[in-house]
Amino acid sequence: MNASTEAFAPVAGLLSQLTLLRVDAAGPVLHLRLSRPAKRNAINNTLVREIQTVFVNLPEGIRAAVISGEGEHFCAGLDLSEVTEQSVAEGILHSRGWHAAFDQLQYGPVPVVAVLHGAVVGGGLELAATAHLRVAEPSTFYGLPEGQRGIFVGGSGSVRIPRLTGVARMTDMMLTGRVFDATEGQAAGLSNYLVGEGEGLAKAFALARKIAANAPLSNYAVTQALPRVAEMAPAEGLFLESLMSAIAQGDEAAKQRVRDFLEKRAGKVRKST
Ligand code: 1HE
Repeated sequence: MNASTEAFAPVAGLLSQLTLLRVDAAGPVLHLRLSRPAKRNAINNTLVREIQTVFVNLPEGIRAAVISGEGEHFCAGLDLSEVTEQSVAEGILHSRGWHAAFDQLQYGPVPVVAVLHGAVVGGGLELAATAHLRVAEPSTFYGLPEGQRGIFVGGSGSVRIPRLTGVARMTDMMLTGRVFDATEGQAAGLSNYLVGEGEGLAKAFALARKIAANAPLSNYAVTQALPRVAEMAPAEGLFLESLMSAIAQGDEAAKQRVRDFLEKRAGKVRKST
């Protein structure tokens, strides 16, 4: 994956003190990098907590985030060296810690785009599935080796991955160790965009800048209401949709954007090139 060509600079304050995440910003876009390449960005307890810390402490003015992994792989999943000595009770708390951190990412204040390359396996796939959009490079491969390791997903994979791929594909991945390549992953719904090698970050930054230009309340409605409505009975979903839509429309940012279109100051919807 190529280095970013954007003018990103390290953030100051608390987020500059994290040890396994590097956090940079360029205008309204935050870039966080899993920075444990020697261990293929395997997620240990520190890294889980640091991910949570970022989304609890987003710097002022941030409106979208990009998450990527340093080195040859996005993420090798759970740090297996921390599992062997765990009791059952510790295992439950460990999994709940991942849930808290990943919920903070999914239901935090800004949309998140993940850039995938190399291994996106186990907890790495659970993390990717928690982001709001996924951009994959051709080197990406997706696996759920939990079945082979004698464990089960614990980082929200059973909830989030089937919502992308369907239960049947995840069952296959876990029972047989089936690995999907980038093209298969795109067809299975694991990525939203499949780009050329080394193009993932640039694509994600471009998407993040577009997202950041939307009205914040509109983005918030998308990230908060859509996944909840998807879980509701249709009648309740429609009711929540009406409330959310009225709240978003009532915001001055929405009124201004609608006026801009009607008075020919805003762009039309055009076919993508
Ligand atoms: C690790 C881990 C890890 C690498 N925990 N240390 N995840 C897995 O079962 C995936 C296990 N990892 C792999 O299959 C491979 O490492 C990769 C395909 C990701 C990368 O291969 P490669 O050849 O580039 O690297 P490597 O030589 O295998 O690993 C380099 C180092 O990273 C090595 O340590 P070293 O001290 O010997 O240099 C590896 O031990 C270490 N490493 N992956 C700990 N995962 C909340 S529940 C979630 C449940 C799960 O995620 S289960 C799936 C776990």
